Amino acid sequence: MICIYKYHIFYLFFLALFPFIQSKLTPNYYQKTCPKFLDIMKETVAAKQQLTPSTAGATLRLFFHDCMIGGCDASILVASNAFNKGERDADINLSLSGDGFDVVTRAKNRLELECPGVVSCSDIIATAARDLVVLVGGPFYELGLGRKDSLVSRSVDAENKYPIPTMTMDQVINLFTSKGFTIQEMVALVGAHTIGFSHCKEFSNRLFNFSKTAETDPKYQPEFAAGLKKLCQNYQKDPSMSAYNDVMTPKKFDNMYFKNLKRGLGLLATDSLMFEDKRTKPFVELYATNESKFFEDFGHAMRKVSVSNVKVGKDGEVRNRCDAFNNLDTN
Ligand code: HEM
Ligand SMILES: *[C@@H]1O[C@H](CO)[C@@H](O)[C@H](O)[C@H]1NC(C)=O
Ligand SMILES: *[C@@H]1O[C@H](CO)[C@@H](O)[C@H](O)[C@H]1NC(C)=O
Ligand SMILES: CC(=O)N[C@H]1CO[C@H](CO)[C@@H](O)[C@@H]1O
Repeated sequence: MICIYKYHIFYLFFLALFPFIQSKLTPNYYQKTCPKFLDIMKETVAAKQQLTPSTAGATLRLFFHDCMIGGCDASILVASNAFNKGERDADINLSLSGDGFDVVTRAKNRLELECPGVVSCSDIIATAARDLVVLVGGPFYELGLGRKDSLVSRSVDAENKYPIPTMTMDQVINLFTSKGFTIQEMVALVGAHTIGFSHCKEFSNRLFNFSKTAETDPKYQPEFAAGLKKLCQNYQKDPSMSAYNDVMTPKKFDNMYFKNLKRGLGLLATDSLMFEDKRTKPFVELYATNESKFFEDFGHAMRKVSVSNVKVGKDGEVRNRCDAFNNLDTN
């Protein structure tokens, strides 16, 4: 009797789980409900990238940051209001460039006309980042779709979850491995710094008054340091001053970032550490000599990022606008 009772409980439990099993991410999630989804995404990101070449870097970083906090759930897009300070307004978010937000809004507006209420903002960010990587020369990787958008976004959740350039390699490694990434996957992902910009304040400590014995960080190649010093001389007056992450081929997604690290051309302190640290150096060497291997590993790691803690079923919603929850009373 007890045995049958237990069996029933198990059976009900299985049924309760079933909707989630069914709603696992799949590449053709929108095939019936929004067949033009992929075409609209491709067209929208291509037009925006042509208009504003900083879009690719901005969107890739936006996607990474969204996934680092509570999963890839578009929580980073929610604007703060009088009652809630959203993730995107956490201190670090100051530097997230508006072009990533803008490309998502453009895609959402078109998709709402084509198939209202169907495509989630989190699927839009993931797809925009992928399509932009491809557009600037990087690898294609297939994405599962069917993410739901979060019902919460709080700036406190964002604190201490992002890697920052002043971290030690132990701290950076802990951050990535605690999220289930291997050191090799981490090195591949940081290869994203083959495109985009960093503001002077992110590396100015390496340029001015670096230490008691050196004005600039000796890890920098001297002419590179001199150029950066000149570029950043007035950064306190003009905080928008910024440098390319990859000084050699700044707009192309390639393996130049890794080649740069070997020549003292790593911009951020953590970039330089990737080549210094025994745990990461072998992978820097590998990716600097084999771009196909970098592309392959980057694609796999990005797919892994893209499924971090995704929300499906009733754990989330398809937002009507990407910057606001559908029920404005929540939060
Ligand atoms: C050690 C880990 C990492 C650190 C410390 C780090 C830190 C930073 C910082 C400080 C910036 C400059 C932001 C600004 O001034 O606007 C930046 C830019 C960027 N990061 Fe990272 N990052 C890391 C890993 C990653 C990963 C894993 C990705 C993506 C997969 C990524 C993608 C980007 C991109 C694309 C940019 C350029 C943004 C733009 O052009 O607007 N980063 N990163
Ligand atoms: C460098 O540091 C010294 C003291 O540590 C300070 O007097 C000086 O103003 C600093 N220079 C700059 C350019 O910040
Ligand atoms: C580079 O990586 C690719 C992809 O993993 C591999 O097929 C190829 O053999 C590697 N090339 C060299 C020279 O090791
Ligand atoms: C703490 C902090 O500086 N927050 C800023 C985040 O960015 C917005 C603009 O996007 C600023 O208004 C906040 O002051």
